[in-house]
Amino acid sequence: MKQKKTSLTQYLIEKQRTDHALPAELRLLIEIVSRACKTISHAVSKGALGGVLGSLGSENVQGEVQKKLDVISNEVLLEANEWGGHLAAMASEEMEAIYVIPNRYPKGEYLLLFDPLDGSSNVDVNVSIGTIFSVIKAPSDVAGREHICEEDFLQPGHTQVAAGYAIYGPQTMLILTVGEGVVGFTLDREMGSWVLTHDNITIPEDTSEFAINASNSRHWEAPVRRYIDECLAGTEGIRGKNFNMRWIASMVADVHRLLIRGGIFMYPRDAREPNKPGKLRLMYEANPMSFLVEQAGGMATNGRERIMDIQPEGLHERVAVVMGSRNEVQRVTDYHLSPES
Ligand code: AHM
Ligand code: MG
Repeated sequence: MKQKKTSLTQYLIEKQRTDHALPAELRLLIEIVSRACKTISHAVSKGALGGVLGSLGSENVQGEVQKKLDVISNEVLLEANEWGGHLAAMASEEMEAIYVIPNRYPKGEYLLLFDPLDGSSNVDVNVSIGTIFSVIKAPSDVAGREHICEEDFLQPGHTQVAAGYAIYGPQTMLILTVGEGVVGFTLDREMGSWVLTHDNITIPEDTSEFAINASNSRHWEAPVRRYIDECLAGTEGIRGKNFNMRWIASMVADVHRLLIRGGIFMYPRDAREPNKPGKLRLMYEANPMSFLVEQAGGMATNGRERIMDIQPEGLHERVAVVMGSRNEVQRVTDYHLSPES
């Protein structure tokens, strides 16, 4: 007999019904985000045929050149989510200020954060990119207030109630956690539906694969240099085994690899811009990915502390990232905390 496929909708409704792990409002919100990701996937896959490649000539709040698809993806997510009635406001890597749900629509208790198109420097060269999202609850006093504000978003990552990403690669996939493990869905393009293909994703504790942009090595701090030097020494060094290196330069793709087969991903603090503690953004990239990695049995720190315990001070704050297979992340963190060990 042909095995029955589970759709994202079925998975979410079952979670809502049987485990009571998922409020109905959150389920609908996740469905809307996943629908927006289908639209983005479609735009991405058209490439040059859709006239969507290349840059716009503008810069975002981070001072980075915006690609056409960055802006398209941002608009798709805003438009899809503003009318559903589940959100109070949204925040995006591509927008300086938060987006408060207009008064013409009903408002809800959730806040949505997203990096609409992560790894967009890879768009024009047809390498995997993705959308990262995170859901938190607005503070409980927000209903009695007239305005929601940026401070309402500044919650540590452990308050997230859902997080995930869509990856636009050889297959389009949606990886999701609602705080009870990690699951993956593959987009069935003919049917237009997300089908559960990866139940209970878990990251092996050990790995011999690391991901880091080695062109920055001269700027690294000593603990990172020590860790990578030991990996590179292979069987002749103290690790006694050979390591493999991968760097896609799309966080979604690099993290996806470690969720599927293990590994360690690092974008550490470095000396290029001493005022910035790293390249990646805490709220749009590091927190949602840390939630997924921890839910899959891995670990995520900034080299010193758990990423999801960091109290954010600004919406667009940056952070150093070390995440993936537990034993390797622990080792890198130990090297930072007790350099002599
Ligand atoms: P983006 O959100 O502007 O695309 O930037 C984040 C990306 C990550 O996906 C990736 O890990 C990193 O930047 C790559 O940086 P680099 O070009 O320094 O290797
Ligand atoms: Mg990004």
